[in-house]
Amino acid sequence: MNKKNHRYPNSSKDLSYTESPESAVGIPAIWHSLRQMGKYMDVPEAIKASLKMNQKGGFDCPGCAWPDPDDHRSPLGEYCENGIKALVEEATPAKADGAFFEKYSVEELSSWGEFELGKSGRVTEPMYLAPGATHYKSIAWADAFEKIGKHLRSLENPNEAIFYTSGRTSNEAAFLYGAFVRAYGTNNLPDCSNMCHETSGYGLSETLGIGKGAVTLDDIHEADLVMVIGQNPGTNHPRMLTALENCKRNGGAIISVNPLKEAGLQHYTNPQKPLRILSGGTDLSDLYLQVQVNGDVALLKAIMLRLLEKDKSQGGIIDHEFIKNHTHGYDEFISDISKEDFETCVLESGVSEQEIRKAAELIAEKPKMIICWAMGITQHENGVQNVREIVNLLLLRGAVGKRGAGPCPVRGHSNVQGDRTMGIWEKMPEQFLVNLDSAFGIKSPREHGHATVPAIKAMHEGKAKIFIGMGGNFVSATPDTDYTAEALRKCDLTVHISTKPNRSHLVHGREAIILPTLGRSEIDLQSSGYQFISTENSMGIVQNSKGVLTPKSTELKSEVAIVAGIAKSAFAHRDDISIDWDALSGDYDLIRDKIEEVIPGFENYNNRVREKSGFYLPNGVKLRDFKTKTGKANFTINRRPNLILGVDEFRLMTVRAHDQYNTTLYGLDDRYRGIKNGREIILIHPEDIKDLGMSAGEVVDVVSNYDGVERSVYNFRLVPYDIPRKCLGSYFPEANPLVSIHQVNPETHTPISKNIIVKIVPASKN
Ligand SMILES: Nc1nc2c(c(=O)[nH]1)N[C@H]1C(S)=C(S)[C@@H](COP(=O)(O)OP(=O)(O)OC[C@H]3O[C@@H](n4cnc5c(=O)[nH]c(N)nc54)[C@H](O)[C@@H]3O)O[C@H]1N2
Ligand SMILES: Nc1nc2c(c(=O)[nH]1)N[C@H]1C(S)=C(S)[C@@H](COP(=O)(O)OP(=O)(O)OC[C@H]3O[C@@H](n4cnc5c(=O)[nH]c(N)nc54)[C@H](O)[C@@H]3O)O[C@H]1N2
Ligand code: SF4
Ligand SMILES: [Mo]
Repeated sequence: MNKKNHRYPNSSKDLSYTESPESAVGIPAIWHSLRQMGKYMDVPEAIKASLKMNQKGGFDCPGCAWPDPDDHRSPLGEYCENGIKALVEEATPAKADGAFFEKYSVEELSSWGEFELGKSGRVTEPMYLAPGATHYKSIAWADAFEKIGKHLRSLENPNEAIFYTSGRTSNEAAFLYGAFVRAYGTNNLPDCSNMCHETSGYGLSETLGIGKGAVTLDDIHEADLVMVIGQNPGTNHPRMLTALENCKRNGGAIISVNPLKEAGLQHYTNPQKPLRILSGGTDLSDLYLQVQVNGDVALLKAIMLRLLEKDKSQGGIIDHEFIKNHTHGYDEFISDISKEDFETCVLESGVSEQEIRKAAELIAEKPKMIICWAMGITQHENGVQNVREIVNLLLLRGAVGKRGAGPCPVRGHSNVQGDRTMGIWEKMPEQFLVNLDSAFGIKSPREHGHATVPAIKAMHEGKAKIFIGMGGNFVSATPDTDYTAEALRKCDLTVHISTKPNRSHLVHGREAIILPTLGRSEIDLQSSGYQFISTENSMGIVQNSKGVLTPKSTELKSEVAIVAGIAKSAFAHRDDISIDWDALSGDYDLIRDKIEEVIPGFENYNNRVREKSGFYLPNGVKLRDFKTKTGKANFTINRRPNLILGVDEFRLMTVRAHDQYNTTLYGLDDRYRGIKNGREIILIHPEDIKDLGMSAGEVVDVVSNYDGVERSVYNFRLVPYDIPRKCLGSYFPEANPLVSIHQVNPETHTPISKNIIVKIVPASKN
């Protein structure tokens, strides 16, 4: 048996937990936002920035991808506690400068936790780690670009380089980066989306013909029913609670489907509405279904069986007119689902029959239905099937392409959707490549590149030798931490374009470079003057974003300028490429002109993006124009996943705490779940603790076993919690070493971060 033993710096010595509080936001959130600003920002800067965040003409919150209202924006601040934390993280006056890296060796920094690394501040100058060196040293920008260019020029095959993107990157930077990488000769453009909503994109493209959602904020306000499944908006998309509250006030109902009773979905006090704070807030969920981890297909099938039965007896439930005119595959779908046994579906969902019947009643009464989802649906081996089953339910109700209805995959990073629209994908369609070639006079390769997991494997096998990360924290965000670390260490060069130090700077190739970049809140001055960038939110609205704060160092370059610098150096000896990188990076309007040339929907981009609320991209699904192979919306047949566990096995999902942004830790608490001062935890049903013969709070090791490799993490604490039997919760990224690199959704290579089969064993002494 091959063993991988992972030891992260452990943060949980002083961990404590209480029964989780039931409500979200309200006064405590206002207090936590203010405290965070006071603690980590200069006060005048904090005020200036917070008045501009998410306001028309200001900058887009660097947190999640939730949209801003089209019209009225609250003068009390159009942001949430976690938006403030994202801003504070970026706008901190603390600096990880040359002196910092001179003081601390890579080895010493490696013993720090992710929290301490981030709190060391902004990287303020380019840093270089020479082969065999113990410390990063300052390097001039020109020399850094030259080193990267030299490495890129020396590769035998462009496919030996990997160009990763994290979803905070602007449209302009992402587009230019994609053009550079394809001019260089590869489609190796993996991104964080591969680990995130890739299964949504895949499932929606197959069934509805567009890899995005099809609802607006107004649709949510107008819906009769919103189902929130596999998502924790109170922490990860806090202003979504305001939209849900509006929906309820307009008479809508909310069903939440989650193994955890997430605080925000139960009770919500809107911080932007003082009267509602005084009145104690709103109870959001009308019905809570405590599904077991990965029990969603079974649950959706049980609900659909009930709806079909009801339609047979009383009619009016299934939208036969819509199905006849706009869909394909209904008969096959019906013949398949008719073979399902209702009781088995109920049993596998983990929800009681009575509650499933209640859910079906509610759905049957409410024609305008929206389903919102996030990682609890997508990060499964059967992630695509989960998404397609959601679409089946919407199609049965005709709840697609009409007001107040439709699919709503709630996107994560603030511009992850825009990056994909801009061409960050290892397999962009032919028409995009044709247009790109003609706009830049290049010949893009047609061979598909690597998504994230195949990229890691390519590095591990020595087939890729250079890794460049446009943002992100690759080693901590990806699965199988030790395998990924080995892969990165085999590279000749690892480069990170970053705002803050993170673990990926410490797990490096033979040489390593950190290129420090401007954050979204900072003023971006180029040769033609003050620049703005643009982003696309979760609802397909493209808007401008203009930083207002003085950059933390005069040495910082914008992401666009960094792409241009690398490209100029990589192509120094190529006279077949005649792209004027200086002109493009000197004036982002010129990049937007190119975007307009290449991507449909961006007509008149430079004018429309200057409109204060931005503009909607075209979305055929809203008009019932389905660009699928059949020209219709497709019903699909999806299998229930095998949920049988062996003796002593549990199903573990990795989730986000309230005090983190992916691998960035704002703090060590998870207020809404009652956990304080530590992150190495396992949420577990109290009866399961008893069955293990263990006690609450006990320190344990967790072991997974896949493909003949035993993977362990150490010294996690058992926290008794209201979670289904045999299901566990733990935090990302601390539990990532347990996820096998080989266990992915087969269609998209998305790691199975929500379905890790593990055993809990007494803590080892070593
Ligand atoms: N503050 C903050 N905001 C963020 C982020 C952050 O880290 N911090 N990250 C951003 C990013 S990149 C993303 S992708 C989003 C992520 O947003 P979410 O998807 O909300 O994030 P997770 O914490 O992964 O939560 C998944 C939820 O699904 C539930 N769940 C897990 N497994 C299952 C299952 O099998 N079935 C069902 N029905 N539910 C399940 C979990 O209990 C949890 O409530 O948030 C974005 N916004
Ligand atoms: N087990 C498990 N693993 C997961 C997940 C999970 O739920 N469970 N979730 C997955 C998901 S949904 C995602 S999206 C990925 C996230 O993966 P990534 O996007 O790779 O990770 P982040 O933690 O968001 O990246 C944080 C780093 O980005 C840099 N940064 C911040 N702002 C900027 C900026 O404006 N520009 C640039 N250039 N750099 C910046 C900082 O240096 C910071 O350290 O993780 C995935 N991994
Ligand atoms: S909901 Fe998301 S985008 Fe809006 S302020 Fe909060 S973190 Fe920022
Ligand atoms: Mo994500």
